Amino acid sequence: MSSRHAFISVTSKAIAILAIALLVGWMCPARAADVLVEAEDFQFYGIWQRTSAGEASGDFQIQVMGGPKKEPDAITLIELPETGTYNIWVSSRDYTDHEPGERRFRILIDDIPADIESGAHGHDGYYWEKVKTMPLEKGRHVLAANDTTAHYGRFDAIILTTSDANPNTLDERALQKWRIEPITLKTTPPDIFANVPLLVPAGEMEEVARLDNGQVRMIFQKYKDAQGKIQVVRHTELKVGGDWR
Ligand SMILES: [Ca+2]
Repeated sequence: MSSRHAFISVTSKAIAILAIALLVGWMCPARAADVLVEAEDFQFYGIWQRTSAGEASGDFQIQVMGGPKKEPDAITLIELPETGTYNIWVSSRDYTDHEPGERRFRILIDDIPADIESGAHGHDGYYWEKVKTMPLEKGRHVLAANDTTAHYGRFDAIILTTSDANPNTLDERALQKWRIEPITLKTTPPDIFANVPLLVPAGEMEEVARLDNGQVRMIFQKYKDAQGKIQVVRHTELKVGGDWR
């Protein structure tokens, strides 16, 4: 075979491979990443409590019961399947005839607060609000719900999606297909973020989990308090000018 014929043969093969790749890409467009996490599936409730709510996604929610304390946050660890720019939606309960907009809370993603508080959407019932759009890497991220008004906030569920879908236009069966279970931190007892006073560690600290996305890192450490009970503390550090602070 002459070199010219060999070149034409190789070129034809390359064009055929490219055509197949384009065809496959056309037939299988990049799928949006859609993740739904029920509030009641959070691993640590902090001051929040799981309550039954028939109209809520998954039939349950978590709720604060009022009072002076706004912490600890509800917190959980999830895994995102893709890197992308995510629209973050939160479902909460608001009322139009009884203290509307008073049951507010704010979601945090890797300790970065959402742009708006949840719980003041103005609808009588559960409603999805887009609270933030942000780039997120594939992998592990921490979700938290911070009570901001200490006034009976009701957190139903959170969606992170790279699509432009509005969850209010989708029925619950479709949304439940997006549901994932949070990652369970195995070395922490389930009541680790219970309503306990802030204690000064009396013993040696042991790191049990670490999340690091290059800009924010969160370190979970456990220790025994003066009563011998295991406690877990979370340290959050931000990278500023190349240094962790
Ligand atoms: Ca729910």
